[in-house]
Amino acid sequence: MSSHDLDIARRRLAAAQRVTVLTGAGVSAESGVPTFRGAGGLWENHRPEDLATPQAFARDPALVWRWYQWRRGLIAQCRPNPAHVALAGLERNKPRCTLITQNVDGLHRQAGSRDPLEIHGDIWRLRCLGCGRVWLSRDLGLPERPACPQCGGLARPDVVWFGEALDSAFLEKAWQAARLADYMLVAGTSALVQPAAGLAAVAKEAGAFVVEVNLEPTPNSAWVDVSLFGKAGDILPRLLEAL
Ligand code: BJW
Ligand code: ZN
Repeated sequence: MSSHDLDIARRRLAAAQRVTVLTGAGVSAESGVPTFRGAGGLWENHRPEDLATPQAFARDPALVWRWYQWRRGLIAQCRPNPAHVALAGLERNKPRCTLITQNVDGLHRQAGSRDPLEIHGDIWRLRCLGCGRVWLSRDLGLPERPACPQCGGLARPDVVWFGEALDSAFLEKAWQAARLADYMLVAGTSALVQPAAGLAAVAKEAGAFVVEVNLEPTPNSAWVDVSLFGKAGDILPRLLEAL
């Protein structure tokens, strides 16, 4: 990463009024949460369609729950890293800042972000397929077919799987934040999964200055204003320290 690029990204941020941030799994990687794609990613050993689809859950809920329980156990050991902490600080310095995350691990909230838009859900929430009840449980010893305390129906993780619609209120807020942003920061996402992947382009078309932070080039790299290549836990604190 050139210090010139970092400098430009910093100066534009200092001048920005409305800042929108989109984060992905790379932001939690340094906390020890596995990413999905790439070396060591979750999809290296599993096919997404076997685990992260409603069809997979209908076919074999116990298999899907074993995978989620394993991930919940991993995430329970993880703490926010300097990237999460820096983004929580950004929110305090820029009152009109919206944090959108694809992550389901809850680490932004743990770091002090007040109201992140968790557009892919929350791995600590369960949802009943019978009555729709949603509840929080950090239980790491859930049975393989957890039951709803209200109606006894089968519960699923309250996350968004492939082929499922995102919560429309969240999505509307996210589009709005992208459209209104004068500065958009996209960190630690492969920018492959829709509709989240389209948010940065919406911001750009509406006139925002767009900065990406990633270990490697993404489909956005060709058109963003600045790409900062490196670890989110190194770069975000440096980008945000001057505020
Ligand atoms: C670092 C780093 C460090 C590492 N520092 N960087 C064809 C074309 C277009 C769309 C589709 C299509 N076929 C199917 C679709 C739709 C599909 C989709 O987009 N598929 C694509 C893969 C092709 N999308 C959907 O199905 C969505 N729903 C939908 O479209 O609904 C339509 C609808 C409307 C109305 C009614 C019904 C339906 C839903 C998508 C849900 C995604 N769900 C998951 C699982 C969530 C639950 C869980 O966690 O178990 O969300 S999949 C997974 O991918 C997860 C993530 O949030 C998401 C994005 O991943 P992310 O965050 O980008 O992580 P990685 O691993 O991909 O990348 C990490 C990045 O970090 C890398 O770039 C690294 O380099 C970098 N990095 N360490 C900085 N230290
Ligand atoms: Zn129920």
